[in-house]
Order: sequence, then structure tokens, then C-alpha cells
Amino acid sequence: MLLLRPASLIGLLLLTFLMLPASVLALEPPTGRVLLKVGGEIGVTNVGDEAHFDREMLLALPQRQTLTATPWHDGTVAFSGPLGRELLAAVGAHGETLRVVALNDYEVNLPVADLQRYDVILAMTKNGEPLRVRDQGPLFVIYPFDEAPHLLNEEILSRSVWQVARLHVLGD
Ligand SMILES: Nc1nc2c(c(=O)[nH]1)N[C@H]1C(S)=C(S)[C@@H](COP(=O)(O)O)O[C@H]1N2
Ligand SMILES: [Mo]
Repeated sequence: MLLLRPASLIGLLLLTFLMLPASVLALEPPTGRVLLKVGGEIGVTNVGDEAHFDREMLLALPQRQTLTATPWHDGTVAFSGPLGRELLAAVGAHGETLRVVALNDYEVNLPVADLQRYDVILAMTKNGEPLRVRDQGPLFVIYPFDEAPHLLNEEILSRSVWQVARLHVLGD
């Protein structure tokens, strides 16, 4: 049997306890091109005080496919990408509001409640093809309009940001 002095045992237990949360919530640094940077009130970081995601990391989050018409596309389109609420969970977000920033410097505040209530995704693909910047990628905030047609209003449309590059979690 392994004999440890009580002090070492306590030390070992303390070390295990201290290391657990970090190992559970750790986010590996990105290895590919960074598509999304998340900052603000987050508990999980991998580059400085931000959480950076490459394509592979975004695909590792729980995904959803949304079949819907939008004001910006012809006919029904299939979008897929990580659920907004899962992304927030992955970065340990604690805030009520998400500042969504696009490549063209368009910015809007999106209530976190929208992501809890609806299956909003950060679409990475359209009809199976990666969204390029020229296709309004790399990420496009897509609400499930066809499931909840009342979402087709000016407020929600203004939160439907394309060319998303950055999120900022704002505290309560
Ligand atoms: N990146 C980006 N996303 C954006 C916008 C924008 O200018 N840039 N405009 C928003 C607004 S205010 C609306 S109403 C919808 C529709 O914009 P559109 O009428 O120019 O197509 O897209 C939203 N998403
Ligand atoms: Mo708008």
C-alpha cells in the first residue's frame, strides 16, 4: 500500500480539486485559421483573455441544421453550424447580452435569452458548402424563421448578422 503522510494526502486532494475545473472547461488553442474570437465576460479562454475558434473547434460543438427561407436568399436554404447557446456554454459566458460584431464593423446587441428560447445557430455552411466571406461568411447568425415565422420582424432581422467575426459577452 502507498503510504502518504496526512499533509501530502491533503496536498494531493487539494491539487486534484484545483485541477479538475480547468481540465473540464479547458479549450485547446486553435490550430487552424481563426474564424471567431469571443471576449468579454467569459470563464474559458485559450488566447490571452479571449476564446478563439477555428473551423474544427466550431464543428466539435453541438450542431443543428436549419431549413428556412430568409429575406436574403432565394427559396429554402439549409444552414448548419453550432447552436448559439452551446457556444456560450463552451466559453463559460456569464452575461445577458451578446455584442455581435461583423467584418464590416456592423454591430448589434443580441439578448442571450434569444439563444435560450430559439435554436439560433452560427451558420458555417449553406447547402453543405462552407460560407466564404463573399457568401456572407465565415459565420451568419441564423434564427429558425420557418419554425417561428413571428421572428421575421425588423428587430430580429437586425440581429441576423452575417460575416460575424467576433462576439463580446456583456455582463449583467
Ligand atoms: N454584417 C452585417 N449584417 C447585417 C447587416 C449589416 O449591415 N452587416 N444589417 C442588418 C440589418 S439592420 C438588417 S434589417 C438585415 C437586413 O439587411 P438588408 O436589408 O440590408 O439585407 O441584416 C442585418 N445583418
Ligand atoms: Mo435593419
